[in-house]
Amino acid sequence: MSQEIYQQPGQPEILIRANYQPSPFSITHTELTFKIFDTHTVVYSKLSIQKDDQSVTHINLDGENLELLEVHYQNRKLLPTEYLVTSHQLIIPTPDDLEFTIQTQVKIEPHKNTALEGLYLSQNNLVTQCEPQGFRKITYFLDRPDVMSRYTTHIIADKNKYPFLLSNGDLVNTSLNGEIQTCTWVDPHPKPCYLFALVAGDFDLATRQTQTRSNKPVTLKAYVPKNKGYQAEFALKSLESALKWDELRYDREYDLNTYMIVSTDDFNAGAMENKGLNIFNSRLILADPQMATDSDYLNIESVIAHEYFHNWTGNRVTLRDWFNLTLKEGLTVFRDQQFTMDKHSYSLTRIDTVSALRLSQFAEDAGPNAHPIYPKTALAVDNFFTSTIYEKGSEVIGMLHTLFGADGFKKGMDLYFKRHDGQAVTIEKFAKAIFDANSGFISEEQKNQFSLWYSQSGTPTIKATTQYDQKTQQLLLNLEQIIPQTPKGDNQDPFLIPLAYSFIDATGNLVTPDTSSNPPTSIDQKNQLLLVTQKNQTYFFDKLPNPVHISLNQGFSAPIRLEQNTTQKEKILQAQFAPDLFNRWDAIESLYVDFIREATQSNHPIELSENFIQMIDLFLNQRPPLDTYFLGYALKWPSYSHLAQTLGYFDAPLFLNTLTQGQAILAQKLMSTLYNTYTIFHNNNDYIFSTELAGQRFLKNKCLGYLSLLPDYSKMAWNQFINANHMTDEEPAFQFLLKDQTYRDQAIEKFYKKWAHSPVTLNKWFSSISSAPSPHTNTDVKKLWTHPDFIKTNPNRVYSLLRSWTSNLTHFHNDISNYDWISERLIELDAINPQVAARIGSGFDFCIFTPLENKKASYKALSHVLSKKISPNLYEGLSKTHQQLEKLI
Ligand code: B3K
Ligand code: ZN
Repeated sequence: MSQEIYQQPGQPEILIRANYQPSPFSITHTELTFKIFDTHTVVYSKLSIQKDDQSVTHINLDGENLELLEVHYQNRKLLPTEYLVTSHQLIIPTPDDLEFTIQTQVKIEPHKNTALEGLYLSQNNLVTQCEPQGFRKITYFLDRPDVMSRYTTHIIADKNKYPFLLSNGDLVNTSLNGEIQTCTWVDPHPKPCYLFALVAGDFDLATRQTQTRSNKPVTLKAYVPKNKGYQAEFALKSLESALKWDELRYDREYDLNTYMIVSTDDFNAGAMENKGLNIFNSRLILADPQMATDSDYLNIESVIAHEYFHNWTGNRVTLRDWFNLTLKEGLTVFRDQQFTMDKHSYSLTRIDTVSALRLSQFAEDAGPNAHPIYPKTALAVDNFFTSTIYEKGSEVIGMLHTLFGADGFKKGMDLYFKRHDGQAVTIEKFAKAIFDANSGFISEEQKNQFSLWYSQSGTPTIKATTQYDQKTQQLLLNLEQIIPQTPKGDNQDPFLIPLAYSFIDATGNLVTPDTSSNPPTSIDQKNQLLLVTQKNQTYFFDKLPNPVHISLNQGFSAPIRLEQNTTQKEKILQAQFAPDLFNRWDAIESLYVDFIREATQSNHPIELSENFIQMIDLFLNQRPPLDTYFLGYALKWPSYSHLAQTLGYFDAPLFLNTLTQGQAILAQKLMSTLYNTYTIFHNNNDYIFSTELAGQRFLKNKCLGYLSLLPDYSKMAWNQFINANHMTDEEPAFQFLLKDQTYRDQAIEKFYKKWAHSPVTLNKWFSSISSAPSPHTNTDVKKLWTHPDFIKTNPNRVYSLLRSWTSNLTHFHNDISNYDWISERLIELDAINPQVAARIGSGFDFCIFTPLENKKASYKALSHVLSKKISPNLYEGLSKTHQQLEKLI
């Protein structure tokens, strides 16, 4: 993925962005016919092709795992000697014709397709996943996003087995011949083949009627497993909200008569934005209070919205090539976060986003698989779908939003849509539209410097030091940029960092400083924003009669690490009085880090300062109550990943003990406050999903987590567990009980018996057990691998067991024999589904932060996997980790 590809003989070919060439052919129309049989499907395709480059003499169509039955060129059947078939292409000479047709007939076997790319069987339904390169497993085609074609799709199947036959666009014809049904779909919008979709199966259908701003009726339809139609209501409501929001915020209307969403249990990713026919992992569509938690509801809402927003950012304006993936993904994540913020709360969205970014994206960017959001090379296109491309990509868009303000950003988006609707474009085109709509705000040089966020990898650190001079009433702020090297060790240049800030005096009041001593171009006085461009930069703030604290990176205005020479007193001041809830939480997180640093470096038991404890106590007791999400996050300890990155070391038992002790101290000291808070917000009312109630449940469950550490309160979690009337009470209580010797076994059995019938909910059982901070976890995981309900071909189940475990850092890395065990599992999984194996394999990335003994053991385990014949997907990530470990051992 990144520039650093360590190619070995016989290993996959490197893909290079700079080698892009426009396609010499366009496919103006694509007519597909799918004949579905029990054991296989026959796909007929008729491509109407235009030759755009007359010097070309052959067309090379992509195709993999296809059994070619027939080829016609200009309606004439070709003899096998007239074309060439390789393992991944069909090559046909195209003499002098500027326009011609190619017809192919291929046989595919969806029921044998365990990689879940192309057409495959899930339960008894057939579904597709074509992004990024699955279409070539369905038929021969120019499988690249810049070839956009209009599609007509006929689907022919037994009506009893497959009553619903769906594809993109509008259903224009249905006919029945005995038991055989034929449905014809026409999609009026040209699209790249990665947005093609087909679904054939039996479902419950839930619908909702809505209309666009210009009064065009749209039918929203959800296809979900039989008898679960009611579980689609929330998804349909969310879809309608997304449709309205995009009209209101971005003036974007929906452009077809129906919008279909389909649920499947077997899916590599979360969901897929196929034009007019989105396919969802069932966990991101089905919701009822019994099985879905508040965070599941929030995820469903935001993923439904995300896929909907792709209709404009991704589908109507699409990608020139896969290197440009962040063009649609970063932008669409940014839009779905704005949507959640508008619908719910700033604190929830921003704190949650940054906390997740620090946990995984920052770790990825500091590890062997660091890559720019606009990569230059890759081995496997599947591996582009990273947290860097998505989440850091969204932060980069967020910085443009900060630089130009909401109106300027909207103007830029309008220009982008106006210029590029119907085109396949690049990141440069996007940036140009945003800059052109906001000309004059930043210089050409600054624009070029901003583009480094696209081309460089790693998270920059800002080291901020302040000096206050009472005599001159001046505060000096020095900012030093520490720019990470690439994983290969190359130096990089300083970034342009928009750093929002505010000043707080010793009594907590906001102070507006005089910034006239600063160079006018480097500071935006209105928005209190510094545009940091140099490696070292000094700012002066005048007319400050008293010392002030500067709260930097307000609202997390740039995706950086901040190291500030701040005292504990200042952090407490910021936690109490910063105008932005994100910065208040940020100060609290940094205090937790300080306590852990102090304890782990000195090897002393952890101590929490009285001032800190008092502050949390006051927060919880404040009336009217503070924002409940903020309070919940104030009780959340930093992730082990964030700690390892910030402290620069990781010791599994030491970190686990230190955090456990710290949590126990807080539980002891705040016992009655935690108990009261829990009691205020805990009830047995019927579940309603709302921002306010979800915030209250978030907070009360955090309180329960602390109380369950105290012997006197251990029964509370059990009571909440057995009396729960919705999953937001049940799942966290179950997780707390997994640490409790008295209740653990009963809880495991009870949860299993209750939910064994529901795949989505049973995944919670697997993931709770493998992510538990319990001495039983490592043994449990290995036992669960052979559990009758553990299905190796089902990505959700595999992620629930193994991804949750590799993310359980204090347990996975606590026993070096785990590396050997999981390496065998990777080899096994890779043969079934390379994408799943690659994701699980990324758990090894964290080994670079672990002690030497772990590094050596993981290096050995990786050598073993790499000595086998494995997929490019798995090879790419593991080989880079292996190389990095080799340097460190
Ligand atoms: N575009 C899809 C991701 C597909 C993943 C392919 N391996 C979902 C999304 O980001 O909206
Ligand atoms: Zn997306």
